[in-house]
Amino acid sequence: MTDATPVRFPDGFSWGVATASYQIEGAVEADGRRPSIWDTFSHQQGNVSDGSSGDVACDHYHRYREDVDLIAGLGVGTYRFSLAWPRLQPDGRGPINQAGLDFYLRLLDALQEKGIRPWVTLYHWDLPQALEDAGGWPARDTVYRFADYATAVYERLHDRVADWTTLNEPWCSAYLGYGIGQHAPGVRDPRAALHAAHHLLLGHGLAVRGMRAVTPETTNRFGITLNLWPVSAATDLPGDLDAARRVDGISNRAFLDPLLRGSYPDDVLADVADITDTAHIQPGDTETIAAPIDVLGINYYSPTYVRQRESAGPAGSTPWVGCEDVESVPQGFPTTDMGWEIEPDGLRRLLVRLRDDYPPIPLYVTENGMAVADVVDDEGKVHDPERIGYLDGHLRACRQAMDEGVDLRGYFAWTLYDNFEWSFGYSKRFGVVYLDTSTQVRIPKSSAAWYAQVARTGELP
Ligand code: IFM
Repeated sequence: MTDATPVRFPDGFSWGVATASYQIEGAVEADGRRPSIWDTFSHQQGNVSDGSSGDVACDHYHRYREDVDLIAGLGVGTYRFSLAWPRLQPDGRGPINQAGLDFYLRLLDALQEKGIRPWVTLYHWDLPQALEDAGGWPARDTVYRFADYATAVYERLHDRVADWTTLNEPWCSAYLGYGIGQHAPGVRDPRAALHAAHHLLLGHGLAVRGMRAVTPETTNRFGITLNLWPVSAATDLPGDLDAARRVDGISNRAFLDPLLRGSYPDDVLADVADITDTAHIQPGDTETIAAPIDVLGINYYSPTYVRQRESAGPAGSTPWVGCEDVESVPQGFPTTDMGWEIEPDGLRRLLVRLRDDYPPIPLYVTENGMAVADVVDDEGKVHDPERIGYLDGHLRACRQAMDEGVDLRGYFAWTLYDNFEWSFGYSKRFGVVYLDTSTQVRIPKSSAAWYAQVARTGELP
């Protein structure tokens, strides 16, 4: 259900749509690209629920012009997409692969022709397999490889792209990838997950420094995107309150504090002391991680309510590293096709919390959207009122947060079209455009028309 009150966003508020390389590009062997951890992982039986991979995905590599037309049809001014590291540096080190870069130059040309501003993410989970073979994110050397890659790409594209995000959701890379093995590279080792999280953050900081050094006077903007949750205790019982503190610590503050305050929270370090010491955090690391950034991206989908369990699960059984004795408690909100509870006010609370607890920084919602089991009707159309309701509710929450003083500058719907939803393959549809994976036909859903109207008018109808 949508609220009837008209809601307007200020002039200059950015409207966008987001995607990620491995989820859409396909063409995994084209022009010198080499395997990423997701190629390897998705080809191992049992890792992706429908047995699929990103081999073809949305075939965006070949159909990017059609896709840019779709983006233009959405009326959005900005397109957030990620660069595939294994296209640009196929083995994660060495010179930039010109053929891979040419693809992104063609894409940038097409966006420019339509007046769409590019917003680039350097890393959305497709680590070159060669770097994983050398230790992956738990190994410190990957930090330097990432900073080199980021700087080399920035040298080539800084005059074409103004907005640079280093990492998308390091929480997922570290905890899903190395903690519970739900994502590539499929490792179940909480200690490795914590080391990976630190190295991801350090890679971010070094990359920001490296890029700034290329263009010291630039007005280009640098930032990072975090997936954050408003975490609440399910009851006022002390064990549940402490569970909420710990989950908030490992999920939110473990990333926000080093980035924005220059240190890891003491309580989080204490919580994970049984899993790892701090030897992997070397002198100077926290200063590097806190390299000044210009914007913070936030991805929000669902709230988190937790309680302490009666007995703890085994290590590696939860993405909340060290919180094996904590479980989430459904609140009875409607759910998406992912089973994620829908609570738009969670986004408002999250934004307000960032304003209250951290130094001022311009915020962007860099992802928000829902999976729906969409179907094509007899007339070839896809009606997704649930998604419209979701987007409307969350945009109202954004506007409310802005009314409460939050410096929110823009919003990106996740995602342009249905694509490879990681360990769920193509079984979950998040797009505002429907993708028929067998024909590659794209059908804008009713949410696409709705979102286009919002983006063009700056107003919720
Ligand atoms: O599809 C993902 C995206 O790659 C990262 N953020 C969450 C989305 C939905 O799961």
